[in-house]
Amino acid sequence: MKIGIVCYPTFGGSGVVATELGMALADKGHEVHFITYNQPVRLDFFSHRLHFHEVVLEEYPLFQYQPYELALSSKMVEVVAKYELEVLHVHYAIPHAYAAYMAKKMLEDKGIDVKVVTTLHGTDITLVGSHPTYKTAVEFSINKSDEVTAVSNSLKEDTLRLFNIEKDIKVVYNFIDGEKYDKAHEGECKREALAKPHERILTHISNFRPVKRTDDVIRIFNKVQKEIPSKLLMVGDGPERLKAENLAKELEIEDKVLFMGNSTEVAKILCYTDVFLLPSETESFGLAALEAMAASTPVVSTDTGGLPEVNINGVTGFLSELGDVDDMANNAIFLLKDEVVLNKFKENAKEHIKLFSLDNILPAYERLYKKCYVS
Ligand code: GMT
Repeated sequence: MKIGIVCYPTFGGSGVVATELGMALADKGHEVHFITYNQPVRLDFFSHRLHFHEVVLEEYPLFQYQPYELALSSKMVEVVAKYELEVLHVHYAIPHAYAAYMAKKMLEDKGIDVKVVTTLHGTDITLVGSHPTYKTAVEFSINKSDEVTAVSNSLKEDTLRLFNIEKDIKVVYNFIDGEKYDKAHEGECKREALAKPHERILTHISNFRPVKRTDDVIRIFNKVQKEIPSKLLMVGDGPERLKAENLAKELEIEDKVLFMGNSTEVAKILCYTDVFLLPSETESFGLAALEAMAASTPVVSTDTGGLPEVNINGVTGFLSELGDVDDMANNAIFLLKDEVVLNKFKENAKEHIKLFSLDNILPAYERLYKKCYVS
């Protein structure tokens, strides 16, 4: 099929999932067109079936805010008409689902029919979308999509609770290419560059927004390092980073905490890791946790949102109540102090990700694209 993919081209989970999906679809023979304001960070042009169309914004002094939706929907119309796209798959409802609906209507005027599939990723529903500022438009554009998916049962329930939804929402989990993580383990795992042989490595990866509770990460690690010689890798960047750095200094553990900034080498970083920490206030899914498990890393997380659908308590890691730093620290210590226990959880994590393999998830999206044309 000919598919347009619209996403945020950044390090966030929704952009990563959209990019990996587009690359996998192209690999399977579909023609894929990314329509975004920048080349997606994980986009790897290995296939001639992959195209990228930049949405360019015209600056004009009158605008206090640039009208991105207008530029995006105009670009969608242009690309759909020129390349005869059959489906626009938009990731993250705001403003992509709204812009796609406008593009669909403009194309109808030209006698062109394109179907819109909207994938809800999390904060577009739970934090931003349900805010009164956006709610009306988000609800409208979800209801006007030809098909709607959510990345977990938890997100589907949140959407039905927060909005008046008439469409059926299908749950299609995020996915992972396990092999990429196996390769990192085999060849390029230079653990000794970061920690001494007797030290354990804990990792946190996020966009350092308040919802990730990066201070809790530091506090959990502070307790762990008192019992287990260890290092903490803090990967990513965002508004809470400075606060987390200051807390590490205040707790006098700054020499044990490495702030690494944004990285496109997540697989290589995770292959060093013994335990992954994700104490988020909420996560619709927790792609970072799935990536950690793909690298055979158990996850110590909160039990919020979709995390219990990804991280199985007592099997792939542990779940704790939001803010229960002591419990999360104790769970990490339990995993790290016994090699046999740690290895068992590592094996379990690697086994569990099979549920989220590309082979399982890709056909679900392909079926959905086809279904748009029969329903
Ligand atoms: O985690 C973020 O703040 C980024 C956000 C995004 O849209 O990129 O992530 C959301 O979508 C990811 C991919 O589906 C999910 O794995 C994350 O759990 C979800 N984040 C939240 O719900 C906070």
